[in-house]
Amino acid sequence: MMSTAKFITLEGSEGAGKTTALNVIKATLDCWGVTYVITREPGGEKNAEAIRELLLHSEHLESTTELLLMFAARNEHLEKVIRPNLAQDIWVVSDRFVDASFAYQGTGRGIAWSTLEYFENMVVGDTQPDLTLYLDVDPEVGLKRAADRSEKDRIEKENLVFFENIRQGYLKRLKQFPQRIKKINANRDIAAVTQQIIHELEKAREQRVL
Ligand code: Z5A
Repeated sequence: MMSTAKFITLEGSEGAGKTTALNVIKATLDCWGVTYVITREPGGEKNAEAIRELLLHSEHLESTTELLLMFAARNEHLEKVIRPNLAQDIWVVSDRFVDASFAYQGTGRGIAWSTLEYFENMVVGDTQPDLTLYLDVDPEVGLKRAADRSEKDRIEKENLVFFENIRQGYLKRLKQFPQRIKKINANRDIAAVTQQIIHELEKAREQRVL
């Protein structure tokens, strides 16, 4: 029998509130009685986690190196975690996936969209998410929230303009894939954000997207 497991991804820039959103997704899937794994990018698998370490804590990385490492980690993650779980009818929820590469390496670092599409075709193929929740936050609001947290990694140390570009990248992806990507207004308080996430999940369930 064909697997009916679904693939959900969560996206957003710095301080968007992905941790809270992930807990809302988990609670909703528990309510639905679904079996799932939670994973993340970059990382989610032994080799990919080693690459994550390089990506987030190297002193400097060339943009092309960053791009290649993101997709190398993604390939390990897809082959060893995402596809095997989906094939066993286990849902997969990933904290970030390929849209992040378009936003961070694409509009963030200035790598051509067509280059990203080339790697997307090669590595992701048709293993695209069924639903992506994109937490859209004003970069100033997000950076203010994130400032109160622990020490910043290499990417988090970037400036406001970088995070504004990232937002534009996500909005461009949203325009390209309005059926798959749903924008959550993450500028509001946690209760309002939570309510919209639950609404999008339930709507997707009703429409048999999930
Ligand atoms: N990256 C990339 O460049 N290319 C790629 O292809 C991929 C990733 C896949 C690691 O990601 C880095 O890799 C990331 C993008 C890049 N770099 N950056 N920036 P990560 O996901 O591991 O790291 P992160 O972006 O720093 O995410 P995070 O810390 O896990 O989540 P967050 O959304 O930034 O923040 P949060 O911890 O959920 O919330 C921040 C604070 O705000 C916290 O204290 C909350 O309690 C508070 N909060 C949350 N929501 C609200 C609301 N609504 N109101 C008020 N306060 C709130």
